[in-house]
Amino acid sequence: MQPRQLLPNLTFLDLYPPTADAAREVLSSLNAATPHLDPKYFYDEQGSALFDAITRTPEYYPTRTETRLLREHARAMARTLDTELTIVEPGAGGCEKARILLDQWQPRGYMPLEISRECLLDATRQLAPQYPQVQFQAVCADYSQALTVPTGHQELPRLVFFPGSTIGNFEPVARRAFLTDLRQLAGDNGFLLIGADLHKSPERLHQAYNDSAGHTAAFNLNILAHLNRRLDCGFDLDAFEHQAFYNEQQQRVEMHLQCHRDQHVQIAGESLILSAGTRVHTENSYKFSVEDFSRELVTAGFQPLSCWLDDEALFSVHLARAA
Ligand code: AVI
Repeated sequence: MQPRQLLPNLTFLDLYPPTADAAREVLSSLNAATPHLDPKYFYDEQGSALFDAITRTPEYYPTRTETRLLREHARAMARTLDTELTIVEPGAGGCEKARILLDQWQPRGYMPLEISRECLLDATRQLAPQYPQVQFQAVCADYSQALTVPTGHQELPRLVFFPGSTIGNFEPVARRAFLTDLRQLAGDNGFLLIGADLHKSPERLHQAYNDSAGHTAAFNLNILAHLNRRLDCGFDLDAFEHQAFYNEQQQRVEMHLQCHRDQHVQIAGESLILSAGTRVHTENSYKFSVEDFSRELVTAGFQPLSCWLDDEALFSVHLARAA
């Protein structure tokens, strides 16, 4: 698959996962002992827009806090890095946070990887003309499976940018493996800039995942709407209810969809019955301490350089180099 040249400084490579693979994956996760869905299925055009709405609610502190940290400390980060770079951002969404780095660092290249094609194309078509000195390489991909795509700027050190505490959406074993993949992606002279959400009161967390405007509930339900649009499954959205709560023992916020009526759905050519009372687990969002997270970075082959927190210690941004 060859990249397409969309603008003088923008190429686009489409590695979107085939529909048949998605259907088989969805069928097997709904048939599992604990029915679940991979949170990557939240993100189609609608899901990205709903996530955007969540980030603007008063209750959801992570995005606003991390953005402030990046704005305040981008110059200090650039001084620590002290080199020309290519930024690689798995799960870039609408590339909003990268804009801060593009403004303050003037990198040579920027490669966003994003599963939502529309979101990626809209964002990069808008950004590329504003930063003509930056080479944009947009890649539409499930980044959990496409971390080895060539950057085309291999002579320059790469900084892997993974903000938003999306790392908290991985299970501990998968998280370890993914951080090691990020180390591989960064290369031996590369860096990692990553956001990690911190432990805090269960009440604060509960509010953040149960916002009063109902955007988180709509985002959670959109996972089924997305699967209906993409795979024609036939989920009845009215039969499901959003649930989010803090699991103290596991130190994570869990999101589920509780099914209130029997459901007959069609996936990958098979019929599946979800009976009333079934709970579909859609997301975990683990929270960290700075010390534990720094240790995980070391285990994955990074050397932590700096860590920035806000005044309330809600959120942390870590800069590390390949060890
Ligand atoms: C993308 N991710 C870090 C968000 C989180 O907080 O775990 C997704 C989200 N789920 C509900 N609200 C936001």
